[in-house]
Amino acid sequence: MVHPTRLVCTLLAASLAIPASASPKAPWVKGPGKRPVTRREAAINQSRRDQPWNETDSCGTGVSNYTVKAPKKNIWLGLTEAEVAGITEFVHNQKSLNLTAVENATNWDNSLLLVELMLPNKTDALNYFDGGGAEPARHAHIEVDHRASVHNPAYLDYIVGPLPISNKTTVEPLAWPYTKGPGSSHNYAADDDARNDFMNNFGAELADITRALWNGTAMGLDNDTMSIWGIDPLFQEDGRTISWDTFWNNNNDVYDDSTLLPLGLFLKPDITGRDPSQWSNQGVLYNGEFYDTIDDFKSAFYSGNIQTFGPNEDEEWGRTDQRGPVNPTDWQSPPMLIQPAGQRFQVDVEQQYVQWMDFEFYIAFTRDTGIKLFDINFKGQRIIYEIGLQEALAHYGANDPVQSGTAYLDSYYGFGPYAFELVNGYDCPSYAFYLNSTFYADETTRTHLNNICLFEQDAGHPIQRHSSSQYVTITRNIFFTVRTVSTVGNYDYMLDYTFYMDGSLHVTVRASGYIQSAYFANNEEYGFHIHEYLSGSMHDHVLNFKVDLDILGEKNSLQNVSFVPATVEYPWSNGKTRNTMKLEKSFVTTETGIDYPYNSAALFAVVNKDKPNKYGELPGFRVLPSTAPVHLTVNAAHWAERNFWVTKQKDTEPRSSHPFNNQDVADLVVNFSKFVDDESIEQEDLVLWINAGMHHVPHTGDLPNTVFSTAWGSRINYHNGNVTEVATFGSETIQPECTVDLRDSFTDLWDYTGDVVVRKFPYDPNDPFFNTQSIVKRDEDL
Ligand SMILES: *[C@@H]1O[C@H](CO)[C@@H](O)[C@H](O)[C@H]1NC(C)=O
Ligand SMILES: *[C@@H]1O[C@H](CO)[C@@H](O)[C@H](O)[C@H]1NC(C)=O
Ligand SMILES: *[C@@H]1O[C@H](CO)[C@@H](O)[C@H](O)[C@H]1NC(C)=O
Ligand SMILES: *[C@@H]1O[C@H](CO)[C@@H](O)[C@H](O)[C@H]1NC(C)=O
Ligand SMILES: *[C@@H]1O[C@H](CO)[C@@H](O)[C@H](O)[C@H]1NC(C)=O
Ligand SMILES: *[C@@H]1O[C@H](CO)[C@@H](O)[C@H](O)[C@H]1NC(C)=O
Ligand SMILES: *[C@@H]1O[C@H](CO)[C@@H](O)[C@H](O)[C@H]1NC(C)=O
Ligand SMILES: *[C@@H]1O[C@H](CO)[C@@H](O)[C@H](O)[C@H]1NC(C)=O
Ligand SMILES: *[C@@H]1O[C@H](CO)[C@@H](O)[C@H](O)[C@H]1NC(C)=O
Ligand SMILES: *[C@@H]1O[C@H](CO)[C@@H](O)[C@H](O)[C@H]1NC(C)=O
Ligand SMILES: *[C@@H]1O[C@H](CO)[C@@H](O)[C@H](O)[C@H]1NC(C)=O
Ligand SMILES: *[C@@H]1O[C@H](CO)[C@@H](O)[C@H](O)[C@H]1NC(C)=O
Ligand SMILES: [Cu+2]
Repeated sequence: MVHPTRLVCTLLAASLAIPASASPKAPWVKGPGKRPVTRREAAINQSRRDQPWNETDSCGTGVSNYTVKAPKKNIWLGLTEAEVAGITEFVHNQKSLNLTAVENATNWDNSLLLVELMLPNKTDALNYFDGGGAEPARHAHIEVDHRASVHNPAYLDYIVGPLPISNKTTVEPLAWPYTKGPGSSHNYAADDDARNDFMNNFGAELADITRALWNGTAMGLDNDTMSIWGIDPLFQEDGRTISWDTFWNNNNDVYDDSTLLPLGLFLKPDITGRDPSQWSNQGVLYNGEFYDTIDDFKSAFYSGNIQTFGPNEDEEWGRTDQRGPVNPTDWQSPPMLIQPAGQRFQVDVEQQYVQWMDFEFYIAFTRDTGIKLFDINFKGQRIIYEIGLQEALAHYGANDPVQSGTAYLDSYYGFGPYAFELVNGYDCPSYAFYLNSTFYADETTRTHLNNICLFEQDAGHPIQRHSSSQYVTITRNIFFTVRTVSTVGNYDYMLDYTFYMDGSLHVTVRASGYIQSAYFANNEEYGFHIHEYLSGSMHDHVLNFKVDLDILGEKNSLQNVSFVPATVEYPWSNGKTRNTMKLEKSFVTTETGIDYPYNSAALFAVVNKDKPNKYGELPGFRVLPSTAPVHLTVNAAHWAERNFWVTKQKDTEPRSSHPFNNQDVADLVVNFSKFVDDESIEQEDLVLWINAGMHHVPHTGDLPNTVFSTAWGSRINYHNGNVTEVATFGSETIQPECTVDLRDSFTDLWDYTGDVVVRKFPYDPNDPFFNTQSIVKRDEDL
């Protein structure tokens, strides 16, 4: 059946950018020739010795053919297959956990939900990277779905270590990264199967009406044409657990459009406790009228006194195949990106370590939030210790209880399990380099093939140019992207980390896929009318990113440079005042949340006060939004209520959210507000928690899917219409000396593979199989 595990809608391009500060050069570059020798430069020289540059064959070779070795081990990479198998066996042997193998577990057994690397503390990581210390001891983070409990089914976090498993290894409740204490949250999903059956009973009770209104049923039968599901998170009201659920038409073809098919009839189940015989329905809502019981609704319906409306149905309008006439030129091959000199960046595949131009960094991949980058160096200096997604919120507003009660926190569903194989030539250019990534699910490890792509691209406009009467100078704007796409339910997030030659880094989230819509009945204040009985339900998207910048060391400050209007009398202004503006420069002194001010008239930069440049100005990176900044409209999730936050780095505050924060929003495992407690942030190790997002009111253009909406420098001198000199600064090889074989850019869509799965309990490494699931559930009812 179509299980409503995860449903949200879409977000257009929203990004934050961290370009270099006003000083034109990176601060540690004191002048030509003083540039530090980077690991990358040494490696390129080595490669040129090993593999002489072939001047006559620039296409497809270049420096692409050397491999780089990460200078240090990637300590964020994740557990090995053997470690996962060892840990799984070890925790199954712990009597106190009372685990049942996933394949045999029922809703009343404990099972192992997650096994992943416990990311090392920054203190230990820096000691390894910078202090010549030992590699940090390895530990695992596990999550147990504790369901063998009548009153307290819970999700529990433990730490297992040290690794590898030995007689020193222990398993302990994990507390220090969480504001709540030991990681634990009531599990309100423990009885989801029983809930489905319970709702289907109401579907059966209402079958006469669902047939009359929509010619179908939601009764748990194979020939059902509808489903019943609703809010997330559940309401906790006066000690009761309340849901609101509504009827949706199912899609009747492959197209995944059921979130476009609400039917406008709502039920209010009380599902308190684990005994379904104690559950009840508290009311029915139809066309804005609330009925206490199903019988009340039925009598109103049969009295003929209520106005009824038709269904939203799975038809052409909800499907993404080509419709209408093809444009007459569209049969021709479109423009495409090519890479004539081969790949110019280097990847240590084993360590997931990347070098491109002046940047070097490590990649990590987690179940909850997908890709993260660590130890980002620019010109041989660390600029960012860690950058990564923390949480994604989609908060809806509506006059109906289901949309009104929807505020998805997507790290519960996870970005890792849904980061599927990318479509070469479509998601990424056909020459992109791909990495695989592996995550744990249900006592297997699953490998998404080719789900991270890396590529260079031309921005389509130069990064610099100038014309004079004597010359024109111009520099290509080549940038480098690391990309993943996570399809969380109905909804596809494309996440890019993009590096520019000027030292700036952009984070961009785009979204496509199906919106989650509302039934159109008296709700003009909450959306646009986008199909016969459909409202594009208004909602806010807010995605939180952790950015741990280190500018010339860890001790940094947050500078505030504001534009302020001023009326000034100058010695030269003849006794009169002039209306002008000034800069007010200050520092943000304590941990706080910051909104970009009215008219965006302030620049915020993380700087190092102790390392001024020769003009006394402070080197650093500015933080700015590259689309209109957005935060949550509603007071609901503290972290989402400001454009960004600044706090002091602490090993005890590694992440601003927790996957089980969606279970009980009144009792959060990680409550971000507790991070912001007035501590001084002057010349401290700072972390920015930056929100990107959008206010989304879907319109007809969101149907069927929301749409994603080496500097080769040269100079040409000219005189009176004649070119007098061309200088390309050693980049002559950009003149292609070969023909590009476009057959290499052809994408064979038949190559798409899907996920590789390896069973961990019992461990069976020699029998991997292919299995891609669009919903990898936290619970066992796969
Ligand atoms: C790499 O080679 C260039 C050109 O031969 C040289 O100038 C530079 O010093 C070398 N760098 C290193 C780290 O060996
Ligand atoms: C350089 O490339 C040309 C053209 O592909 C090839 O004929 C030649 O053998 C290559 N030379 C070396 C030294 O590899
Ligand atoms: C690249 O390196 C591999 C392995 O060292 C070698 O077999 C191959 O011929 C090289 N390709 C080019 C274009 O030089
Ligand atoms: C599941 O239960 C069956 C029957 O009791 C047993 O044979 C099997 O080993 C169990 N699976 C695991 C992984 O423990
Ligand atoms: C262990 O779990 C089983 C269900 O798998 C349950 O019946 C039993 O009571 C649990 N034992 C303890 C000590 O909690
Ligand atoms: C990481 O830091 C926390 C907080 O200081 C500490 O409790 C924990 O033991 C550290 N973890 C390791 C593996 O050292
Ligand atoms: C722990 O393991 C070590 C090495 O395998 C072994 O020498 C030692 O006897 C073990 N200790 C205990 C208490 O089992
Ligand atoms: C009602 O549904 C049935 C079975 O799905 C179908 O055969 C029939 O044509 C439908 N009737 C109408 C009026 O759409
Ligand atoms: C659906 O299946 C049920 C039970 O098998 C059957 O009674 C009913 O007639 C079917 N409905 C339709 C529309 O085919
Ligand atoms: C990804 O996995 C496939 C299948 O195991 C393997 O052939 C390929 O080399 C892997 N890619 C990388 C970059 O490791
Ligand atoms: C930044 O400075 C301006 C002007 O001095 C001031 O009004 C504003 O409150 C400051 N903002 C923050 C977040 O400190
Ligand atoms: C441009 O150069 C051409 C070829 O050298 C020469 O014939 C012509 O006179 C030049 N034009 C000008 C305006 O100098
Ligand atoms: Cu949206």
